[in-house]
Amino acid sequence: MSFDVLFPISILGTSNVGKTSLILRYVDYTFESERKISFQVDFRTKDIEIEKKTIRLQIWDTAGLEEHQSQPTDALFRKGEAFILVFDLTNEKSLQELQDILAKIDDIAKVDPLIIFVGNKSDLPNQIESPEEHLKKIHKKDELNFFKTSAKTGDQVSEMFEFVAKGLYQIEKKKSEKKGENNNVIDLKPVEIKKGCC
Ligand SMILES: Nc1nc2c(ncn2[C@@H]2O[C@H](COP(=O)(O)OP(=O)(O)O)[C@@H](O)[C@H]2O)c(=O)[nH]1
Ligand SMILES: [Mg+2]
Repeated sequence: MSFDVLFPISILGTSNVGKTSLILRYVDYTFESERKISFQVDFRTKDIEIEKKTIRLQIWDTAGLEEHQSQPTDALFRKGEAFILVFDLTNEKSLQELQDILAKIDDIAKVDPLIIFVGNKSDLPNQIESPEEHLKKIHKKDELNFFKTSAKTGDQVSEMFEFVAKGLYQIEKKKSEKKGENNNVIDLKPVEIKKGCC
């Protein structure tokens, strides 16, 4: 199947927050409560349509790297045009740990990537109070993109991924307009994927 544009997206966050579960909920409509800690996907793709263009989301899992290394590899950071930073709404530490990941994105990612914060496991009780306040402290930008999701029930999962897709699409559209292309017709070229390269 062909597509008009491909957007690589990285999902980051400490282990056990539900990164793999979010991907599988969105792409396969499934959820497993007994997931082995080492379970991972490399990346999964999903096509959606925006303004009659087929957008292919290439969603990269951190593949359990966080269990083996203190930091995910640089390659994962470079791939993303958008970063979904996930924490567990019932685990304050997982929220605090996003600070290091943000610092790393600032260091090596492309200029101003799209950043979306996700508090997952919204179906569970005992949630952190006002995570937004903490996020505003560590992410000193005008806008805060924040979703509360549940990979278990599916709540807000596709809304979140579609928000990312639309955000990237708008950024791409602005870029082509800047290049002086016809404002009404946007010519989005597929990104070449280099196998085995970072
Ligand atoms: N209750 C609940 N459990 C979840 C949710 N998302 C993930 N889990 C569970 O949390 C554990 C870790 O999920 P996983 O996707 O492997 O986390 P990852 O290490 O960040 O990829 C698994 O036991 C999942 O079943 C959720 O939204 N609600
Ligand atoms: Mg995982």
